[in-house]
Amino acid sequence: MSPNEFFSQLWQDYVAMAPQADQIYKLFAADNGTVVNDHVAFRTFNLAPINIERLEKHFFAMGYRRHEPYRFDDKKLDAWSYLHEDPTQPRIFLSELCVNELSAAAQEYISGLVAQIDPARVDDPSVFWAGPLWKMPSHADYLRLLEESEYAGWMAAIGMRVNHFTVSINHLTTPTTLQGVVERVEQAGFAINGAGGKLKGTPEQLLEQASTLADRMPMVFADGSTHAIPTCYYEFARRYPDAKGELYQGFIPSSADKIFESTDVKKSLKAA
Ligand code: OOG
Ligand code: NI
Repeated sequence: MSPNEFFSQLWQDYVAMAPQADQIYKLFAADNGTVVNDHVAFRTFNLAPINIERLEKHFFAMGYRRHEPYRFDDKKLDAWSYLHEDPTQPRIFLSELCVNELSAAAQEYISGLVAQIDPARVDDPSVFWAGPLWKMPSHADYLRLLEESEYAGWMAAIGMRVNHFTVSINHLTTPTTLQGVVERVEQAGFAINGAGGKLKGTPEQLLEQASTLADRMPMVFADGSTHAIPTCYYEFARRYPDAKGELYQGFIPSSADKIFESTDVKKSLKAA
């Protein structure tokens, strides 16, 4: 599958889960003509057949290579970033929850979800917009998972799909600053994730970022109950050149740690 086809399929799944992204995209597209993606991000569990090592082969097949590893101790996550040989293609950020670091009860529950996956399903790149590859959890199980790990709860109910797209501020003609972008998004009525401050990172760190709070969409749980839960969010990033004049390509762990919280249940309080 070509990167263009991959990202266009992902975008369709994404805006169905996060209608705000399409609305915000249109705001910037109206003023700029085109909107370029800085990166997209995926989440998974570190259990076969959906661990990073099994999923990343789809990126390699599209022309990506591993760039840098990251570790988030508090959230029990490992991650990799990927760069395409064609620098106009978006970067990819893929994290996985280290299930072995969770409580015995959570480990057992998540292993039960992953055991339902047909490994052959993971061999097709469409796995990245498959949603849950298991039976939906009951609402009680979802809440129990969330208490231990927001990320685990999100994965169990939302499943395999893109977590966010990211507007490249470098490619906008207006606004050109992160502050300006955040003001534009807030004026249009969308909430920005304030964890660690709305504006994350500095020019010295070579990456400035902000993100919306995830949309909420009603989901039907295994017990038959319907609840609006956080789905996906939109991000805005501005990169700076390093001392050699090369645009910074990495991610900033202290900023990323807070960007993950854009899907936290207590933060995305907007009713659906
Ligand atoms: C990824 C959060 C990190 C970034 O740009 O630092 C990130 C996630 O929420 O899955 O996207
Ligand atoms: Ni991101």
